[in-house]
Amino acid sequence: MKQTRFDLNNDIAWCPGCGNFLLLQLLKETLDELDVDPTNVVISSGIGQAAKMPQYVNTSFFNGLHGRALPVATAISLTNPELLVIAEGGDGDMYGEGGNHFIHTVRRNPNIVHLVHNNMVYGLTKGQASPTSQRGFKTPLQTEGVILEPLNPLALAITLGAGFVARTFVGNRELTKEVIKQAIAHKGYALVDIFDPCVSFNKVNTFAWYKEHSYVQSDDWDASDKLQSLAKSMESDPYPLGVLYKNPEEQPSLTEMHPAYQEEDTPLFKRKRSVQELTALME
Ligand SMILES: Cc1ncc(C[n+]2csc(CCOP(=O)(O)OP(=O)(O)O)c2C)c(N)n1
Ligand code: SF4
Ligand SMILES: [Mg+2]
Repeated sequence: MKQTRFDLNNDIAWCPGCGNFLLLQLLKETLDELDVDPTNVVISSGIGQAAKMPQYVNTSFFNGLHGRALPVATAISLTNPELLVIAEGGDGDMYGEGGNHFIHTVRRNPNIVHLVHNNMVYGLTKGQASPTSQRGFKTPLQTEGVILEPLNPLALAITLGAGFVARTFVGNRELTKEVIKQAIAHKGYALVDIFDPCVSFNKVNTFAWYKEHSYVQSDDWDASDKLQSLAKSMESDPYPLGVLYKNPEEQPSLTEMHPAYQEEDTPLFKRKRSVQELTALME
């Protein structure tokens, strides 16, 4: 396995063969290839198998409450805009428990990369349906099969105004790295939904299934036409992979719009706090 500056030699609590191992390696290689300084990266996550990932990367991280990676990432990015801030976690964490934060983070457009390991199941809690579980998927809880249509995070993000929306599959190494690089280069919020199999609790959506039920969008795909991208993001089976939407016009990021940065661009964490001002606010 390729060594990177982001390696840590701690024990990893994932099942052998879990897709998370591939994504972990690909993320570390991508950051290494971009020559990012490990001390300049912060990963924010919540709860779940996927959300354990920052504990295995040689960067700063914040591992908080279920579904709360995005507001924490937003605050980190606002406090120190010089950092590369990544919010990462699973489909349940980000689209279920954190669904409200997903909606409003897209609207706020903070300068963060949002990586979602989409295994279409709650892995950590042993196999219940998640918001992206396919209709008919049987679990110990949904014994007759899931009765709902899965949430479509890509279409949702595009309609909410996200400037960068992509999907990839961990089995496609080159595409995954390329898409993450483009997400990092994008100014503002960037969503990367990543097909990433859970080999223990989803025996339907396996590596072979994802490979068979997806295709890589061709190089001449025009990702700048929002309505066309929305229609593309609604395609399923086969699912398109790649950057499905990229706004050709740069949108102001939350930091650029925020009142705290209108008259001064010193990062908030470097500014002196005035006890008098704080007291006045409290009163
Ligand atoms: C508020 C709250 N609700 C539920 C749980 C239980 N719980 C922990 S992880 C998890 C699901 C994680 O699924 P996902 O985000 O898809 O991650 P995966 O384990 O599949 O990588 C749930 C329901 C919790 N810890 N806190
Ligand atoms: S339960 Fe699933 S998601 Fe969790 S480590 Fe095992 S294979 Fe991976
Ligand atoms: Mg999951």
